[in-house]
Amino acid sequence: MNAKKRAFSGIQPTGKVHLGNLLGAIRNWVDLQDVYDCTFCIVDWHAMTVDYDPSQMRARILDCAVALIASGVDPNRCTLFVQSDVPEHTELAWYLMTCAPVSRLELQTQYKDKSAQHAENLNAGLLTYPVLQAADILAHRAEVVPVGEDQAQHLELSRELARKFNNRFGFVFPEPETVLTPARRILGTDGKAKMSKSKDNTLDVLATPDELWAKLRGAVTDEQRLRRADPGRPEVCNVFSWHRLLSPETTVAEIEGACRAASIGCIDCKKKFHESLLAALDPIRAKAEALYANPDAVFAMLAEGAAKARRSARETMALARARCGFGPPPV
Ligand code: AQP
Repeated sequence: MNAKKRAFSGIQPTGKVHLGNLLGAIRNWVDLQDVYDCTFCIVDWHAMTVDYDPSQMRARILDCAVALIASGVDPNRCTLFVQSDVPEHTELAWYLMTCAPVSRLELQTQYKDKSAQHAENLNAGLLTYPVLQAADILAHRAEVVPVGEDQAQHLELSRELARKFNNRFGFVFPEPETVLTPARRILGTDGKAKMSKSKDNTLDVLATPDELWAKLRGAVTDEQRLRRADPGRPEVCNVFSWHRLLSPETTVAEIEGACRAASIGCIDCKKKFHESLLAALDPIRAKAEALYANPDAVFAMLAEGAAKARRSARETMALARARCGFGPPPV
């Protein structure tokens, strides 16, 4: 018998995996692999809610899987799979859709943001996205969901849908507990918005040192620090917030003092952060190169993960169907 609690989390293959994903999600996934019975999913159906080029999807899934595995997500210690390989997720999404008030969906912050961002393609999938997300989680009867702060509202809805389904049809789903990651919301290079794959504000995990420097060089700092001689305010500087997450404590203390005293400029501070970034990302990039050399092996790992995930989702759906009055009577 497996005594560990079940954990589930997902990532969209909508673009390159970035520092926000790494610090806000993936590092935590890696740490939790031995604490929980973990299932991690590349949620390609979610990525369909915005326009994309189908001929690129397989490459994006590969990029995502490579970034996850190179960062330490270990398919031997968790279940790692692609959402569209497990059709039970969409079946369950339909059941949950009948429990989800439209007015509740319309209030979701991410829906409001995305519908403004994609006004030319305001599809029903954008509105019902959190219902499919709830199905992803509940199909595996996950008890714990580690996410960044941006997902907390969706998770509340998942809990509500589990409750509603259980009340209406009988118990199937534990209410999943949200576990916020230590790095809850990483801002992008613009210093304002959440670092997001769909925005040009990312530091990509698999970017080369030169590419990272090009992005970092233009990153917004303390906007009131106009000249090098002006004392800086680390507490409002986004680059300093990144230092706090990634640089050694001694570097953080040095940067803080030197910035306030104006003995270093923003470029010096960014050079130091570039060093910390490379120390964290160089080993990941090296592992990624080895994985890219054999993409078939990566897809084989995902296929194995999908077989495991299908077993878990089928078990759940057999129970859910019976509760809803579909199929043969339960034995
Ligand atoms: N900036 C962030 N700070 C902290 N955590 C973050 N996450 C994403 N961005 C940040 C966390 O990463 C996990 C996977 O996210 P996702 O790719 O599935 O969805 P997302 O939140 O929509 O990510 P993006 O990069 O912003 O994608 P797009 O631009 O396509 O919407 C989640 O746990 C999330 O909290």
